[in-house]
Amino acid sequence: MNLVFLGPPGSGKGTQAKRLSERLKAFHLSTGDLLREGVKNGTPLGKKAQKYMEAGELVPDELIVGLIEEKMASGILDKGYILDGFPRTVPQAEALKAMLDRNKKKIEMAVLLDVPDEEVIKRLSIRAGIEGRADDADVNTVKNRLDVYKKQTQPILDFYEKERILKKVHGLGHIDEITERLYKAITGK
Ligand code: B4P
Repeated sequence: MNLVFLGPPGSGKGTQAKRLSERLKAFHLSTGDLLREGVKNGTPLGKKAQKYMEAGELVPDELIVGLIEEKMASGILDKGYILDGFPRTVPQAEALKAMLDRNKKKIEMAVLLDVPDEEVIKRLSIRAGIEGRADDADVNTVKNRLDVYKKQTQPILDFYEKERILKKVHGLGHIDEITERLYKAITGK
């Protein structure tokens, strides 16, 4: 199964995509993780992405689409995947669709983890203390990420609604409980 996980920053996309990918035996691809790894290792992509990430802005579409094209071409996604944090803009969603159309493939479901702003701000400030991520540390950067989500990522919901593959899942509660909710929404079991 090919899935897309959507939701505001801190909604639990990463946490849940990791768990569900193990359970569904799907490949977990997080653009956020790939970018952070690039920044840590000083790769050309990491160097270009760093300033955007630290400001709570999105990394330019062409860099991200190039990254996904590379992963698709490598074959690691051939047996099913969860895309975590991609697409994040309508042009990214369109580029993904075009890429898949060319290979006669498709996304079966786009899952939105629905979490209110106050909870997101709370979770990210806790994570700032644990992981020390630059984009979590400053409350203004977190608020900017939420603004960016509303302006640039939320329109994707209409895109997937039109494709009739959007599924909304309530994202508040214990992590295990949400994993079960997602599993049921995805598999119907
Ligand atoms: P991401 O890595 O995707 O960061 P995120 O949105 O903050 O992560 P997520 O929502 O997955 O949070 P998580 O589950 O880990 O992106 C980082 C940056 O990279 C972006 O801002 C952007 O600059 C760039 N980027 C990435 N993809 C891009 C793209 N496609 N285009 C352009 N730019 C891109 O969980 C958050 C916290 O909540 C954790 O600490 C977790 O422990 C906690 N938590 C999870 N579930 C919980 C629950 N049920 N209850 C309580 N706490 C919970």
